[in-house]
Amino acid sequence: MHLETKAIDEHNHQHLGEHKRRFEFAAGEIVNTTEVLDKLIAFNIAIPSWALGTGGTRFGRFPEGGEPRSLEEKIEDVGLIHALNRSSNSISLHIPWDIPENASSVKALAAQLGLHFDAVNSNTFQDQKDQKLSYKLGSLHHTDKAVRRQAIEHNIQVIKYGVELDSKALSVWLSDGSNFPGQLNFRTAFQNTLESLQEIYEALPSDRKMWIEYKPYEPNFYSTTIADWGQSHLLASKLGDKAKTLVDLGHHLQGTNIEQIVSLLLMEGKLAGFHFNDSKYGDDDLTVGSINPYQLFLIFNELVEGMDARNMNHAKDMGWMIDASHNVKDPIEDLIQSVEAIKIAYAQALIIDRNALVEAQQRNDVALAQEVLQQAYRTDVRPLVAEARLRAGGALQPITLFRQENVRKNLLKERGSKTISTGL
Ligand SMILES: [Mn+2]
Repeated sequence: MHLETKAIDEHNHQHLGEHKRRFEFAAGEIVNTTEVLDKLIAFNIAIPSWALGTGGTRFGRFPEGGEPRSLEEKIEDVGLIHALNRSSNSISLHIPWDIPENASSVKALAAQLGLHFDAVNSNTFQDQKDQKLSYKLGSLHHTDKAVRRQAIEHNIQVIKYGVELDSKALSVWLSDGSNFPGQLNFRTAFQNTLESLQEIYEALPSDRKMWIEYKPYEPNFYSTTIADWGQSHLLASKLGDKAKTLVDLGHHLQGTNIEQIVSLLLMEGKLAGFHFNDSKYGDDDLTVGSINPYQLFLIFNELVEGMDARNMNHAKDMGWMIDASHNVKDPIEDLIQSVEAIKIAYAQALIIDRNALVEAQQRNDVALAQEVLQQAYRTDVRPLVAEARLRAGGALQPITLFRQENVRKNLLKERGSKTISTGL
């Protein structure tokens, strides 16, 4: 399904008066409105191909139907999101859930919708049909060299797909770990992982990156071989400049100060980017900003400050991606909400009075430092985010328009009610 520009224009026309009033009020409160709008317009967040279907849990899956049946339809869905919010101009593929059989036609379809390909993700956490050796006991860390070889070859294949799609990075997340004490020798597991990654790294063209994701537990419940940012950073440092650490917000133990991790990785030039989601208890993969928007804001505070200190381009010099998936919302509405939450947190970080904050920190004026941060956090920047979307050609109220245009109903008609898209 394609959303006509006319529908967006009519929708915007209808809501313009109300929006203008809100925007003028918000802009009056902020000193750097133009700068914030320009940065918001440039800022895009990649959509993962596996989030376009309804997510499942180990207990069941309740798809709403109309899910994309092929890679092409997944690209079309991202195209719809991008048409609505003008902030999701790329898609991240998971191999082998989405194999781009014909790279040039897939690229052409994406380009038509204003999209390109973000990082490609390898998958050695599941066994595929026709796969020779099992990943039941791990992949790149496996005690059996033949299993490691198979997993290395898979990653090299994913790099090749990525090159064909002009994707800039290979993203690696391993479920490798152990369920019981004594099952693994930690040092051997780490060394095997490092050596496997070194071979994959060698296969990376010089202008591509390797992003190494970490996670403390699940699916293994005693140890994970790349469990935290220190272990990921150790691997990335040993590998070289092309390797960096990827932070998935859900991949931390409860109470972890993620913003501090982000700040230090950024300082070291070793922060690859993000997988955004939100969580209450573990790796819940809930909609970004749905549980703890203040934490998201504090992370963006560190990002903006740290990227500016290194003279980085906020929009281009880091990987921004959503990695969320769950089972009770329309996946497209959910993704629109996640993108919106990210842009709100980003806008709030952009309006922090940096000079006042630095001064308060220097003078150890703890109360004032908190005031400065919360002044920004408690400012309603939603009209700015909407204005940026309007200027970029998107809809003032993406979800309202999505519903008015009966997008899901049309997709159901087009694709059927029984379709299940590949993914978890
Ligand atoms: Mn992730």
